[in-house]
Amino acid sequence: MKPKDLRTELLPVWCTGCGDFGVLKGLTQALSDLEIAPEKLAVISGIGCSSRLPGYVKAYSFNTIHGRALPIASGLKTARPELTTVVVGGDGDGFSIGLGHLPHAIRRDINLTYIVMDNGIYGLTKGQASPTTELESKRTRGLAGGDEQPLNPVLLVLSAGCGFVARTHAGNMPHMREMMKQAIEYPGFSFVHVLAGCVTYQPRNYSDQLLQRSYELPAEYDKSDLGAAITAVRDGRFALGVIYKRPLEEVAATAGATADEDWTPPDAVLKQDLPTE
Ligand SMILES: Cc1ncc(C[n+]2csc(CCOP(=O)(O)OP(=O)(O)O)c2C)c(N)n1
Ligand SMILES: [Mg+2]
Repeated sequence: MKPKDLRTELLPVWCTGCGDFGVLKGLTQALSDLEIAPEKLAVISGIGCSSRLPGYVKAYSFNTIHGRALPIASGLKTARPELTTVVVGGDGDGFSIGLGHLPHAIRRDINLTYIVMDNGIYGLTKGQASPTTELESKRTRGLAGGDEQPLNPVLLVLSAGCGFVARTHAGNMPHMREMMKQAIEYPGFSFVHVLAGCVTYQPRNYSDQLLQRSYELPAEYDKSDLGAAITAVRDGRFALGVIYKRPLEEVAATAGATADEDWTPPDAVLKQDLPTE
């Protein structure tokens, strides 16, 4: 199975140069590396430019409502644990309206992979500030809000107890492919923070600016050390790589961490008469 076998016929409507193209490519590459067939895959999103991605992936896909991708995906994964379930969306979707769901999805440790395409802006609604818009940033068509302290999504998910946290850049295809692969393989809730450019509402060189502030975690970095992870994400630069990975023995001990692949709904549930009114 090749990455293109995981693409639908729909052509993306993203702007030329949008970082989301890279994410679509990296995700289909990772899924093809892992040989996850469309009938074994669900891709769920909220609303936003980035949340259009499920339409372009051959899978059970659902472009849901703004900020509600995680609870919908949690329900799906609980009912159909055999489906690899990937949740995608933007910084607005995940860290504004949807933020309340994030720590709960993390503490339940349902086996989902959550990929956030963080362009530091509300792209779809034409450039308003998002929770990750940086202080005094130069948005090209910035509207209301902004110029407030941004939140640090990676620090946030680490403090909520997320067992797998990685960061990558939408322009670095081999790196993104690898991060997505590892996140999908991880048997609990995994989070991938993607630094993504927006060519329309951020400065043209925004993606390069992000890259300049990034560095790859060195080989000797101990990703099982939560303290090291917290230090690495607090220095104003963007550490790229697997920032934290909870040792697998501890994952198995976490309630709800691993879905029972053989689970089927009890007969009583399947045969239950649904109320007609
Ligand atoms: C309940 C509700 N509130 C607001 C909106 C308007 N809205 C749609 S997308 C969006 C933000 C999108 O930003 P982000 O999630 O960062 O995605 P991007 O377009 O940047 O990829 C907003 C505010 C909506 N669709 N529904
Ligand atoms: Mg955004």
